Order: sequence, then structure tokens, then C-alpha cells
Amino acid sequence: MSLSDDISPSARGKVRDLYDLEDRLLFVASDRISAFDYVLPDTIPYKGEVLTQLSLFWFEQLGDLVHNHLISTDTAELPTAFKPYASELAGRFMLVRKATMFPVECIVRGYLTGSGLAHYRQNGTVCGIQLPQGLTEASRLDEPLYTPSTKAAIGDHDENINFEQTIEMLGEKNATALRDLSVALYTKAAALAADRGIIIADTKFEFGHIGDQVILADEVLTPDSSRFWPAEGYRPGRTQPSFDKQFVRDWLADYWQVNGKSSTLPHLPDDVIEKTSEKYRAAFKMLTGKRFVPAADLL
Ligand code: Q0N
Repeated sequence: MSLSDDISPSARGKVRDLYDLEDRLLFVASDRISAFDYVLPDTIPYKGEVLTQLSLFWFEQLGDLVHNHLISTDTAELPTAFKPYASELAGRFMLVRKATMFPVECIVRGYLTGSGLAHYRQNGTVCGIQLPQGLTEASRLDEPLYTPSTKAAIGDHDENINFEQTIEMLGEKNATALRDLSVALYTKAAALAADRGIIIADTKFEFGHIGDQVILADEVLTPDSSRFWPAEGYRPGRTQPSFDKQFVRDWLADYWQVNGKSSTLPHLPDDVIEKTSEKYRAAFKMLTGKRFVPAADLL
């Protein structure tokens, strides 16, 4: 009896599900994992719980900067239809306020990598912002960059936009508020993480509003919404290892190298699954200073 088999989510992301409760939403983080843009056929034990507990930590840390959508994580407050799934949901769900979402992904980059680096190499700019010459893979930026994107009209890949375009989409007041909040949130979180041995290279925030109150939504500052790098061994000029997914990526890249890429994704070996599960818990411990406790252990 699995929740998503019995009740259809109103929105299903690669790894997260949202259920409509009319006045509220039930936000659920699964143990699914994606790598190289594919959702893999295996789940990572505790991943959804760890990411949820990490989001809760950040909502608390960042509560002085912005309101957020969290209402409750108490199974006692689940609507009747979801009560039979309380043990499946415990630790991995949030009851959240339904907001009107701004159609912009608010990305902040403190380091240059990925699509930001690719654009910089071609144009010297990222999202219309001119950068100094000589930057390389994983270079730290002097100031964090706000590089918003939007869901492309066709397909579902994201398209970078410049700040001007966000003004056209959201109006100047909202566009400015989202940019300033995003940079402030990233700056505070990245400083805390840096003190604890984790580089948050970049991250994505999603905001909504209820009336004229801006609200931070979705999950925040998790390894799924961000690039986490181990501070130890950081060296610009080469691709940094992913704090959480490196075992998975290395194993998959190796597997494809040997077997070729086919249409079916392979199952991960048990030790890759176990080591990856441990990585998520290690990130949680480093960032929060607390050991991760599975919800099942709290009964
Ligand atoms: C919402 N998404 C995008 C979950 C995440 N509080 C909210 N109010 C209204 N809408 C949303 C939220 C939130 N969070 C956010 N979609 C709707 C990402 N989803 C994708 C599916 O899984």
C-alpha cells in the first residue's frame, strides 16, 4: 500500500510529489535519485527524509530573512485520507501553504560551473552579467550571481533569463524582492555551510506569494536543489566531486563506458546505494551538527 499508487499526486517531480489538499498542499520527498538527468531504478534509503530534515533546518536558520510555506510536519495533522500512510510519510512530508508561485527559478551561483560556466566561456557573461576574464571550472565568484531561469515554453528544460526579463514577467517590485532575497538567503547559507566544510556552489529557490506576502516554497538548500562540494580538496580548474552523488555518477559513467548506453538504466550495486545513503546523512550531520534520526526510530 504505497501512497502514490493509491492517490495521484497533483504534481510529480523527478523525486518529489505534491498532493492537493484544497486549502493546503502535502509535499513529499521520495527516496528516488536522479543522475545525469535520469531517475534511477533504485531508491536511496532515507534520502527523502534527510532532505526534508535539511530543508526544515534551513527554514529555521533563514526564518529571519523570509516567510516560508511550512505549516506542519506532524502526522497527527495529516488529512483523514492520508492517515493510513502516516508511517510511509513520517519524516519526509511537509504540510505547506498553497501559494501562487512566481514562474521563475531563482538561482544563485557563488561558483562557476555547469551551464553558467558554459555560457561564460562562449560570451564572457552569465545571464547578462559581465564577468572578469580568466575564470575556470569551479572558480569562486567575488559576488554571488543571481541567474534566474524559467521553464521553456516547449519541452521542460529551463531557459536562462536576465533580470530585465524577470521585471517584465513579475513587475519591478517582485523581481527585485526575489533577487535580493535569493542572494541574501544564499549568502547566509553558504557562509554557514563553509564553516562546516561544505561549499554550496549554487542553489535554486522557488518563491510564491499569498496576497502580498512573499513566501519561500519547495525544498531549500538540499543537495537536490543545490551543488554541494566537499570544502576539503576544493581546487578550481577541475570538476569538483559532488558531495552526495559522486559514487553514483562514477559507477554509472564506468558502467556506460564498459557496456554502452542502452535504453534501460542499470540497478546500482548495493555498496554504491549504501555509501550514497551515508553521504546524505553525513551532509546532514556536517551542516546541522546533529545526527540524522530516521522517523521510524522516533516511534
Ligand atoms: C508548487 N512547485 C514546483 C514538488 C515540487 N507552497 C506551494 N504552493 C503552490 N505551489 C507549489 C508550492 C510548493 N512547494 C511548487 N509546484 C507547485 C516544484 N514541485 C514539483 C513537484 O514536486
